[in-house]
Amino acid sequence: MSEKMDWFVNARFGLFVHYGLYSLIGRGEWAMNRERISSGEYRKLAEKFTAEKFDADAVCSLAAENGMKYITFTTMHHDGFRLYDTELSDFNSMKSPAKRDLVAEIVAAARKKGLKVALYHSLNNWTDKPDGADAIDNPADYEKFIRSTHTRIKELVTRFNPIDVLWYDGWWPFHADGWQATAMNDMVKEIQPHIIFNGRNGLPGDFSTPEGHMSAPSPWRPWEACMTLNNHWGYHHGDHEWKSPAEVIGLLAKAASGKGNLLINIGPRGDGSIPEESVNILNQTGKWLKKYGECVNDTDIFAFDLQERGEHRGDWSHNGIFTAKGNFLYHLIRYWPGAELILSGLQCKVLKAVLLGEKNQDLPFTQKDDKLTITELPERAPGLCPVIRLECDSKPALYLTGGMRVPEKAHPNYDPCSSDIAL
Ligand code: JFZ
Repeated sequence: MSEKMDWFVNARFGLFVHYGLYSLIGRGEWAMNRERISSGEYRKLAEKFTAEKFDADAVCSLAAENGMKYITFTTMHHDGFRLYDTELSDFNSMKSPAKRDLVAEIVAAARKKGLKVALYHSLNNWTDKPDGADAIDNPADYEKFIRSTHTRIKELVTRFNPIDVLWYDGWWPFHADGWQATAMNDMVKEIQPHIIFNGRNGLPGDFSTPEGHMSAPSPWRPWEACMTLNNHWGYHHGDHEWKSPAEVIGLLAKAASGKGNLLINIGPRGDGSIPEESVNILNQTGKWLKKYGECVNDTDIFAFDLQERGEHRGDWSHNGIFTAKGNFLYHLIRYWPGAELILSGLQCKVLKAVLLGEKNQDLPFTQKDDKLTITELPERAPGLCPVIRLECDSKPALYLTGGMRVPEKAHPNYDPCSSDIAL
């Protein structure tokens, strides 16, 4: 793996920010398309774009102070509104009442906080003409469309240099050939040799982006799962279905057990303020990370979930999930069992059990074959998702498939129903 990927592989946790004119509508970032708002009408929103409560320092502090290592910011979403100064279009934040280059502000604030920066940029958009639909229907439009897309990307990576990741999106309606994606990446690399590409311009890019599941690609390569905190990327005023801090911690642990990154999203309101629920969830997750960071940072691959396929084991547990590092097995206890915790299926000898916290606490335990019994735990969970570190005599392994004992002979992994799980 090339050296430019080192920081990314160890980053683990990042903040995705979806902000744009759609935030003023408050029905998600696809409102223009889904409601077929004409370009003329949509452009009028720019006259109301003041971003008065958009505070790049506050956004970057929210990330940095809660254990995140990078920020991914929407420079231009599918609506075509640029959040940066550009020579190539008037449809941008400098020409709105905000008169601000928000991308420049985010890049500067991120650097101050020691965060890496990823720029999200949509290839196609719904405002510039010719657009992707014109490009499909008409060869002359195709040439113009591709030329203007490449030019736009060139300007972006020239203005913001150096940045760390170029996060393409909006690849409809073409694949790599149609986008002339190899030439596109080569052009970017010439300007910024250390840049990391995602895979959404049709090429595989430098990391995988699993959708709808959180497991490492097999064979492993760097990966990032992006997730919403409710069910929308851009601000939706009717979406109150927030994930709990425990769920976010669970996602982070899943990323850690697959040696990947979790990129979690906030969608600021039209005025740039961040919904309090998001701030609250991230602060709680951050507080947890300060206490238990060692169980998600620099971890090794450790598969434990039923849905893992291929070479993976079908492992699971009733009290919580696992991560691993060297000879340490970390048990993240999402559902506290009471004063006694029993873990079976252990394929290694436990030398020490430690309840992590401000003061680590050695726990009494016994182990008989694959069954570990930890006693003298507090009756109630000491806070959100406590973590027990099991120090083992070898690289930890768990056998949690369906039988009451581990059979002598190898057998297929337990698989609930292959049709339930997308390959
Ligand atoms: C895209 C955007 O359309 C969306 O608005 C948001 O910005 C998100 C982060 O990215 O949405 C996607 C992209 C890819 C898939 C699904 C939604 N996919 O590969 O299944």
